Amino acid sequence: MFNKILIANRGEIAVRIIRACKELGERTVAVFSEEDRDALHTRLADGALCIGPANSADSYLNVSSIISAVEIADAGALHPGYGFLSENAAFAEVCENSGVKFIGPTSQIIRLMGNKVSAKKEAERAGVPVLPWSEKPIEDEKEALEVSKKIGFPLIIKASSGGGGRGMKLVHTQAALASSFHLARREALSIFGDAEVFLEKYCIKPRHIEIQILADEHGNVIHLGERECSIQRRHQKILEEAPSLFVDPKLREKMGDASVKLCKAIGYVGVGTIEYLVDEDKKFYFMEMNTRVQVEHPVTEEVTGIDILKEQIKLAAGHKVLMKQKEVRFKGHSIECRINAEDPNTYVPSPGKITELYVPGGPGVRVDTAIYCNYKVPPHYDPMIAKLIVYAETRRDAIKKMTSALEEFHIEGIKTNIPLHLKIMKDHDYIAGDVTIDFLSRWS
Ligand code: MV4
Repeated sequence: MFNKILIANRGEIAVRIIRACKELGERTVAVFSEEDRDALHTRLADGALCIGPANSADSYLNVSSIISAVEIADAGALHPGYGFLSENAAFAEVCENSGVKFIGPTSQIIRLMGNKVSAKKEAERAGVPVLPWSEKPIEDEKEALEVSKKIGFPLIIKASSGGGGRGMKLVHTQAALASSFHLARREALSIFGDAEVFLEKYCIKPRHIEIQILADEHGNVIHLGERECSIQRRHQKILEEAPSLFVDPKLREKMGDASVKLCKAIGYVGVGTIEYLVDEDKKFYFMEMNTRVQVEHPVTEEVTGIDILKEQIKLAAGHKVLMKQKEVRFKGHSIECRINAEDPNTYVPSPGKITELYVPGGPGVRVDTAIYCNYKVPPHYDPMIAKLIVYAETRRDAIKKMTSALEEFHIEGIKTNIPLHLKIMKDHDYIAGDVTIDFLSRWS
């Protein structure tokens, strides 16, 4: 399809992409930092090019190094994975102008959905439910006060250029509004280089549930159901599952239809995820759209039998979506635990050399990772070193399988959060499916 695909990423997702390319008969070229010379992605690709020193800013985020690598390798396409440059509209635009296919939507769509105000406007225009909000960026205190009278308290101030939870301010009273508004603008400017903020009604004790989408350039869009992602800490997801215990077939259809409608309305092409907040009354509200493949895509693969990475590459090559909505079948239950190199009590990263490694296996056990025995986990990148994914007929069985797989997983030399996952698997609220976004904060 593309002759050769350059993988502009590292770690487990680079390995996952290389495997999908091999199955599709595509040649691969990895890029690596000086720190990643012995990394698994560097070894598994058909070729590999060094793009700079260990720190991401000079390698995996270095646009000119990566474009040079594309030219040297003569790659027809580039897969950005997640993180790094995957949702950088300027980078996607450079790819478009360099004649290399960026595996993802157009730079214009990345920009549209990357801005939270324009994304919400598109959602509203498509008839997708949104929480009451200011309907435009808020420029001054007076405007903030007027809007607050309409939407009420508590409300939340969000950065237009934000996302992933950074630069948000929860406001409980009118007295606190002005100072929170100025603080939010200052923070937005320093984090994102853009002071623009908007106001939104605060949703109390919600669940974070997202819908996976596949869309082709011929106007066909299907959804692959939901993922339950409420268990997170400081906006970092820790554990995800599919399906969500909270989502019944009717809600699944409503959320799926809304997501498909939004993708059709904006002319979205590729794989994507629509994130929702779902309240106790099972009302759902558009939160953001992710225009990349996500860390937690495997749980959807397990319950649908669809290889999302392979489909993503085929969609980028102009292929049609592989099936009709009514042909999508959901079967069984899948859970993913993100295994991080970190202290399980303090969450402080724990890089270093893996001196002993035993990886669990057996039916229904999948480990997406780039670690191996004697590998040195570098301190420069994300602490996630593996994803342990299980599949079973029922959620009860999936929890049992995850428990025994976590007990089998043996990593020496560094600390991991495996003990935290074992604690979650035994938690009565978790077992009952009683999980909202504050689940882990009950423990600290
Ligand atoms: C909210 C919210 C409650 N009400 N918006 C956090 C990530 C960012 N995408 C938006 N976030 C939230 N927006 C309203 N109107 C609560 C959160 C939120 C959250 C959402 C999903 C998963 C975890 C979260 C943790 C804290 C806050």
